[in-house]
Amino acid sequence: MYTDQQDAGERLKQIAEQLAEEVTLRQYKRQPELMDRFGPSGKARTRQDSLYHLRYLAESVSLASPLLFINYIIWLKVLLAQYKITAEDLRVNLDLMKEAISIELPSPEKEMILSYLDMGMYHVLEEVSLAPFLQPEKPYFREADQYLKLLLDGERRRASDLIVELLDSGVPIQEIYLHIFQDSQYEIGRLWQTGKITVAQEHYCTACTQSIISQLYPRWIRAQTGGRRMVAVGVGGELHEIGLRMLADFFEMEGWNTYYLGSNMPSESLIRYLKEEPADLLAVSVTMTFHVSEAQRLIAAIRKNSELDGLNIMVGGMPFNIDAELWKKVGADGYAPDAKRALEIAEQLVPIV
Ligand code: B12
Repeated sequence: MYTDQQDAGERLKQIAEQLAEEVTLRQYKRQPELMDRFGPSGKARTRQDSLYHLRYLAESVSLASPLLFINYIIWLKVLLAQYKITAEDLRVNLDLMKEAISIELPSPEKEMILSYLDMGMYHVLEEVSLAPFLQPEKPYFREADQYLKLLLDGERRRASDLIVELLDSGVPIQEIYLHIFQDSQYEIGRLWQTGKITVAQEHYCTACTQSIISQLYPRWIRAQTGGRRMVAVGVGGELHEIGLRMLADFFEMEGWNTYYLGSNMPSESLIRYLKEEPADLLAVSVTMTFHVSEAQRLIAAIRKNSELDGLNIMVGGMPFNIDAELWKKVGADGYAPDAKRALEIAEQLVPIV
């Protein structure tokens, strides 16, 4: 059922392009020096960025989660700094967004949206510094640090050798997944966000880790046992797949039969599949905040099918890690911040009979 919040968020999504255009025109009027600072392509960039801000704002309103927008603003400030866009530029942009929303949207929707926008704006002038994900006190810090350095130096084979040596020395594969692969991926994200590595380096490191994960399969994969069934999907156009892949692998390692379907799966096809091949658990992964309401819609569509009443649904991924209450709002049965905790929760939801 739709709530007022969802209606307001959806309305904002519908007029986001028009608002982004208005905000851009007004910002260039208010700050004519932007033309000198960013050249002719700057305007298109401002329009694109404004649209992005509006999509996050709309999702945050729709899901009644101010944290999603606040977290986005804090993330954005760090990202924009490397493009020489100042906190003041961002403040002006959001201020103009307030004006445009006030004009274009009726009450009470606009008041609801503006209160979320204000909560985000409160953090615009705050000092933010992002601590590295790889910290000396964390398990396997030295190994994770070494692994990441090898990848950043383009030493794919030596990185792979390092992982094989660790496995041979008895380090559990789950620890390698969480403390080396996952933490180094998070650190790669931070390095990209702060302008310390290029997009190409990020792509290279990610591709290497994916290929190393694949190389390790023969070391642990066993014949299917006829145990509990878990289906893993990403929502909509979600391109982040390593988290879901890791999750499925953790379940498989514990004797579940897992079916990794990736993203871009139409809801109807997924529902048909779940009816034909009944599963005990559906794992839905979301990384980009603007995909959360797709997860919500998917879960609502599944819940309408009485044949799927016994299906447990878990969600996870970045937005759910930002707002610990979000999983309940999308109608899931459970959530976990990582693959290890996910297994523990799944054991409670689907105990072995
Ligand atoms: C690699 C990467 C990409 C790759 C993904 C490739 C691939 N094949 O997966 C590519 C290049 C495609 C990409 C694209 C983009 N990315 Co990206 N990406 C990353 C990066 C660096 C690593 C992701 C990753 O592998 N994480 C490791 C896994 C293991 O962690 P995880 O996903 O959190 O999963 C664990 C838990 O969350 C949990 N979990 C996950 N799913 C589920 C499901 C269930 C049911 C449960 C219980 C648990 C669970 O368990 C998992 C295992 O422990 C992250 C940084 C980060 N902090 O994650 C940025 C990051 C997510 N990307 C980001 C951005 C901005 C983008 C782009 C918009 C960039 C752009 N301008 O195009 C696009 C958006 C694409 C899209 N539409 O989806 C930002 C998002 C910021 C934000 N506030 O929204 C991040 C955080 C980078 C940053 N620090 O700025 N990205």
